[in-house]
Amino acid sequence: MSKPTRDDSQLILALSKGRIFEDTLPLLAAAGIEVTENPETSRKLILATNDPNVRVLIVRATDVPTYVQYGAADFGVAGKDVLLEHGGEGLYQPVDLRIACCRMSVAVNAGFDYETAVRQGARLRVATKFVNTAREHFAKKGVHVDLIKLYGSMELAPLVGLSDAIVDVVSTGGTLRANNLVEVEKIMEISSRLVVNQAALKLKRERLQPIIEAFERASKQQG
Ligand code: PRT
Ligand code: MG
Repeated sequence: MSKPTRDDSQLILALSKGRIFEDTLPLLAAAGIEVTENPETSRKLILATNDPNVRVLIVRATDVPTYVQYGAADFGVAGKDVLLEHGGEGLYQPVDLRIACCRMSVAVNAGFDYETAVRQGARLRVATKFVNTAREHFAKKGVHVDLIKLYGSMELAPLVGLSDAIVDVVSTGGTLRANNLVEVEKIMEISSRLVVNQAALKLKRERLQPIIEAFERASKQQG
């Protein structure tokens, strides 16, 4: 039996469902690409587009860089938060798409005096999905922390005494407020980037370059 060969005319885009998918649709439209299936209603993980040579993989947001790094997808869209945790190895990041914007912040229970705890050199327990970003942030400040890795619902951790603080992404702040938490420090602004597999960029440049340029133009118009 012959080994299946990858067709170089095929382009595979990795996206996560939800805000990144929604915000990427207009950018795809600017490149003449229309996704013809809806990931919210379809159970399919590989979606067709109006271009028979372009298909979309639906993966978890944190898995997008991995699919692109290993070339299972040629390109993808991922948040800076996710890319900082991944490390960006094997990825070319040509465009800040300015979509899915939010900020990475430290939050604590409304009654917790974070400033004083930091000033007094207390050792803080911090729950987060973003351990690399959190480690770097507190190291720069010279604050000693014990990091507790979570995979979601970080907001719960201070409420039940699992941690003193959380590091999470915040957009409206509504989730923090609803859980009686306050944002005490902004670590960085976050937006999503186009990521491209480095080998694909060389081998499929003719196909990828016009899409990259269309994304770049469309994101500048939106921003
Ligand atoms: O949901 P899943 O566990 O699969 O993964 P994910 O949460 O990483 O994916 P997704 O699709 O929710 O987010 C994809 C990307 O969108 C993230 O990597 C961020 O770069 C970006 N983004 C923008 C956000 C938000 N805004 C955001 N608000 N990601 C998550 N949130 C969360 C936030 O942590 C809070 O718990 O949404 C909740 C509501 O936020 P508020 O502040 O509006 O209440
Ligand atoms: Mg989510």
